[in-house]
Amino acid sequence: MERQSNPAAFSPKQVARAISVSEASIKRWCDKGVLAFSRTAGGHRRIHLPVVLDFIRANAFHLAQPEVLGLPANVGSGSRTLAQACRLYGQALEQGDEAQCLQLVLDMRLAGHEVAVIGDQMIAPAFHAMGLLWEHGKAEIYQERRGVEITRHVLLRLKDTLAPPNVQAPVAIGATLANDRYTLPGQLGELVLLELGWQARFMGTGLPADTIARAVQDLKPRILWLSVSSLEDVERFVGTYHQLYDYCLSQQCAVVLGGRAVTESLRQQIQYASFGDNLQHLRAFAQSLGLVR
Ligand code: B12
Repeated sequence: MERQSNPAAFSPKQVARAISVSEASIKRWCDKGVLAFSRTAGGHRRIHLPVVLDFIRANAFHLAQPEVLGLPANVGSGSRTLAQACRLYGQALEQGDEAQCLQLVLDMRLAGHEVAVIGDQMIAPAFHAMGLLWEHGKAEIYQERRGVEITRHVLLRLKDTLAPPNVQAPVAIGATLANDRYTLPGQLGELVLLELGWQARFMGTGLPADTIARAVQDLKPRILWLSVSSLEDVERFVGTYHQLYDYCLSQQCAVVLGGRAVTESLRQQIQYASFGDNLQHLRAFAQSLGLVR
């Protein structure tokens, strides 16, 4: 299968060490088709990180030596619930502990949670808690900003654990409109759709509607997801949005809307293919189109 980019790949010997089984077993599973692999120019088997992690999850292997796979040393050793992980994530954000944040997210992924669930039930509530602390003068602005930076890095690492999409996979693009600087919901949306096998790309924050329309024309996405966390001028937004929506409709691109600023009253004034309160709703909409794995 043609791939867009190559995630980290490991030899059977490395994978064997990471999960404490024999190299011969790994080679056997490769040859039986249980473990997908590619070959180097010299004919050696190479197994990509997302494949290894899916295999570990599906077969409940213990990740004895995560560092062999380039992961933090303690990943996979905990047995926390999402709620516990959320609380610890919040604490790690306050303390600026990126290693702990990374470990918590990768642990939840290894425990089999979808990215949408990790985003909705761990990362978003941890930030809501931080927002409340800030509101009550118990957290500093620098802690919030640092937390966003940390999470941005963690999500990039999480992306490395997802299989790259097939080049024939449907395309989805995401953005926030002018004056909306909230990055994390958009970044998470990208990972949610990548996990589903879509060629998903978050284009960034604060984009003029015209350039989003241009991206729709150039990239021909089936989905445009818009995250709206901040809305200064509702009337202006509605006008701009209508034009963008009509254009998307003419291009057979479904507009999916979400974010804290999409209020009931705003929704009465606009049209959309789907609205979601959370990332699991975005995931469900993409799945309902039934296009990929
Ligand atoms: C980080 C942050 C910022 C950062 C963001 C930086 C960055 N690079 O992203 C910046 C610096 C921009 C910022 C600025 C401000 N902020 Co602020 N910020 C936050 C904070 C702490 C976290 C936001 C976040 O990223 N959350 C994580 C994401 C993943 O969660 P989420 O946004 O809830 O998204 C979920 C859903 O909405 C949904 N979703 C989102 N998008 C989409 C899209 C689709 C298609 C779908 C289906 C679903 C979906 O799924 C997500 C996951 O469940 C929130 C606290 C909070 N409650 O969230 C305050 C918060 C939103 N900010 C607040 C305030 C007051 C401000 C400022 C006014 C502060 C100031 N005085 O300057 C400015 C305003 C800027 C502006 N124009 O809006 C208040 C808003 C209060 C209110 N009544 O609206 C909050 C709630 C903090 C608080 N408790 O007071 N902020």
